[in-house]
Amino acid sequence: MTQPTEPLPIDSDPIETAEWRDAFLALVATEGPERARFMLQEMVRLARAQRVGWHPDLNTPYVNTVAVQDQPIFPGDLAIEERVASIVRWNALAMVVRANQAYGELGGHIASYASAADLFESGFNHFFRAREGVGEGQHRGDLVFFQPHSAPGVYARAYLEGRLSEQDLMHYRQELTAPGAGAQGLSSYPHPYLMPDFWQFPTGSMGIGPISSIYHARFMRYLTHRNLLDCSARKVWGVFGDGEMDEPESMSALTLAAREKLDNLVWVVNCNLQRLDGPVRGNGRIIDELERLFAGAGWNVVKLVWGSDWDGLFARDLTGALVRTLEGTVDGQMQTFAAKDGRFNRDNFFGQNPELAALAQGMTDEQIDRLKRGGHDLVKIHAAYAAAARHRGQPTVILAHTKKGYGMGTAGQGKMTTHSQKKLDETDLIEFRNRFNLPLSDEQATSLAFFKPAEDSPEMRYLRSHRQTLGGYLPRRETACDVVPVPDLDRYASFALQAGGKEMSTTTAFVRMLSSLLKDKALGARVVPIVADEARTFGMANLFKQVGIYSSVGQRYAPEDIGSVLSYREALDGQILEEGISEAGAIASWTAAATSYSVHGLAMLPFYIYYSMFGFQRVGDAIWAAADQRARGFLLGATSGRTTLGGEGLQHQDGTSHLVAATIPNCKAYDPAFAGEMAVIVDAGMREMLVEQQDVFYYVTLMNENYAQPDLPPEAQAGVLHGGYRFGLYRPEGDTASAPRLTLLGSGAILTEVIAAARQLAAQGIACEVLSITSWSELARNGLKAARGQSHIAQLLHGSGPVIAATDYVRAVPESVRAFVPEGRRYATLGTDGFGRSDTRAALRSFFGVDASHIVAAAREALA
Ligand SMILES: Cc1ncc(C[n+]2csc(CCOP(=O)(O)OP(=O)(O)O)c2C)c(N)n1
Ligand SMILES: [Mg+2]
Repeated sequence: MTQPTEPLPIDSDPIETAEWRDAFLALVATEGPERARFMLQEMVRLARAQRVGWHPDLNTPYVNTVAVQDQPIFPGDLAIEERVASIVRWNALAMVVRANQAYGELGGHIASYASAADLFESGFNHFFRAREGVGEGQHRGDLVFFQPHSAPGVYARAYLEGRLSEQDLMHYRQELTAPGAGAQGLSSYPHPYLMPDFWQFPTGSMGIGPISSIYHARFMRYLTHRNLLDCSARKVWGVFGDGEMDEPESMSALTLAAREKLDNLVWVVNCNLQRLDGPVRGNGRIIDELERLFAGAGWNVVKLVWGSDWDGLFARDLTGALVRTLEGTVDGQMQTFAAKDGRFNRDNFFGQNPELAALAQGMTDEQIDRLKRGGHDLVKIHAAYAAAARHRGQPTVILAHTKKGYGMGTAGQGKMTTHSQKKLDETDLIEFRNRFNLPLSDEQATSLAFFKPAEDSPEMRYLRSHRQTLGGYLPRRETACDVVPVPDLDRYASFALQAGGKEMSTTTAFVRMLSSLLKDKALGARVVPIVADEARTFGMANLFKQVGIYSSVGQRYAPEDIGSVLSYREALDGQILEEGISEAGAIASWTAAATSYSVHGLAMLPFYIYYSMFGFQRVGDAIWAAADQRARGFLLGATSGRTTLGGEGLQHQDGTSHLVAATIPNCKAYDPAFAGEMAVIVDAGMREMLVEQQDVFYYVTLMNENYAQPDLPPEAQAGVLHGGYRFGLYRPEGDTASAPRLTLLGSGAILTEVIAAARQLAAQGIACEVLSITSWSELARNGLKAARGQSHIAQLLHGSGPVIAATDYVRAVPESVRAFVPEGRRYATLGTDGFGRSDTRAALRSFFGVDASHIVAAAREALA
């Protein structure tokens, strides 16, 4: 079958064409495919040399990549697998319809899983390896990313496996209503945060699953190459939607996967040709488009287009009319064929020309109706998965052709509206039962009874034994991992704690600390420094030489700066993940490392340092997903603040990241002003994550402004972690007794302005107190929890007089603690609302009104 996708130009000399064709066929027949490939390569070389202007088409014919003769023998019991698949389909459907009968507002999806059911089942029966444990030599499991709105199917299978009860299924999407004991609520989509023993990977936001799966696969290589954990026998499987491939995140790391030769990665793209509103590519063919895209990116592409019952049709189609017609059919039309019955397809598909009509002659309308697409044929799916699993040197994508709403009959199969269909009437339910030969009475079908075969039935025994062979059930999220000891602060951070007024930026201090931590015997190897092409910006170039940049091929060139102490060094056991200019990639990488404690049973500690503006603002949804996945690690928003990053202007100056960070429940966000504060925060974070094994991650903003770093008194440490402490009292000269008349709060780089303001006020005869606020969000959270007047911030503010707060962020950040300011104290906030722009720090701080003189003015006004 050699029909090209685009029609060939007119054949001007058919006799000559025939001669060439015969010669080529004779070559294949006598010398074999290897020689034929050589000859084609040679022709391509010649054509290029002659500037013929031709290059090979990335598309292959619209048929299965695995030829019938290359299909392995199906290693299972097809009839039983089909029965199990049908039962899972039924329970998934019943779960969604029941939930919506009870509460019409709950939503849920039937059609997506209906199209993906066989793709999932094949994986469950033959491929997805579960984790056996965390011991030496034990398989730690494949990673499986499930299409989010197919979650009902995963629950339905877990029900047969005995992992979820009927009561649980009855609480699909009712996590609050579920009583807890005896019935747990089932989350809408895979959410490790909500079902921490079940789901491993959050995929609900389209595109995040795909990119995350790539970086998880790459991180497994990193662990293997760095001799931390042998992941070579494990795979990453991801089932995603064809519509989902439109997301930029889905596509953005394809070349990375190919460049890194991630043959531990298999994507199954469920090409049901539809997304939510309508066809994915009504006027084209999504499978062809994806084939070109993935092949061009360097992936191994396996097309799984047609089921076994098409094999005979293709074999009998001696003129190639069938393939030609299929290739002339766009997806919008193919969807219509899916939505119609056998009669319609006989008339309108096979009726298109006499050759096709002849092919269909021996089939009844019913048989035509039941002609399966590849993604619904367990034998073909198995063949494709097996080809993917044994492929070496490239990641594989399986483009599986399916019908959306498969088996939902006139109620939903191939219908434009099927995505959101969650009601089926009695006739539809009976039809569905008949379609899948379910052993249900009419009464059971129409009452949506869940069905589970007897424990000793062949179906249940088959299901159990196949999972046993594959190491147990999944998805299953584990958390057991070793405690990683954290060195004492004074072993690596004395320079920051007792800075003695030395000038440096908090970024410099952080990098110096990181460099020491990397050398720690116990912790060092677990640290994963991650950058998105900004290591030099943050003064980290020394780490290139010290720990190296991870590269799966080492370094195949002599770096230009080879003699330098800062030389650019790539190595197989390099430790830094240098992700290039891809914040989406870097955060996916961070997520993989930050969840290693769970996914691999090996705690790692990632520090991803980036321009703070390109974090929560740019990849906020990915950070939200990492939070859902219960990430443990550090995000370091460097060059932070709207005025501190002087010249960079509007798109670089961050005034909001702390606002967003505050909305993520398991993110602790800090804006330390001084190196000592930062050191205490990093130490506490490491202990919380690695020793106490809490599911939290830290966001710490760092600045590039050099200023004198004071010592941090030991008694201030607790306050630093709570969010603030008393930094100093500033009194007019000679006055040693008078109580402060006002309190100034400052955080991050603006604390230095606050201190300058305090000195000016003192010089003007006004005693004032300065508090260093290290975390507005921790203060606000504490305020919400604590009894009135008892919150940390209320206690810090127990004096009298007005309170002025200034930060390098929008005013909403310091406003977040207003409710906890003691009654009777006036509270004024200064911040950097508005667009940034480029100028000197002094000019910017004056412009936004957060410099010392504006703080003084605000203080005097408040006192007046
Ligand atoms: C980022 C994001 N945007 C939109 C949605 C809403 N949404 C959920 S499923 C879906 C359609 C998915 O189509 P496809 O990927 O083809 O999967 P199918 O259901 O067809 O298998 C949409 C738009 C989402 N979950 N995430
Ligand atoms: Mg789709």
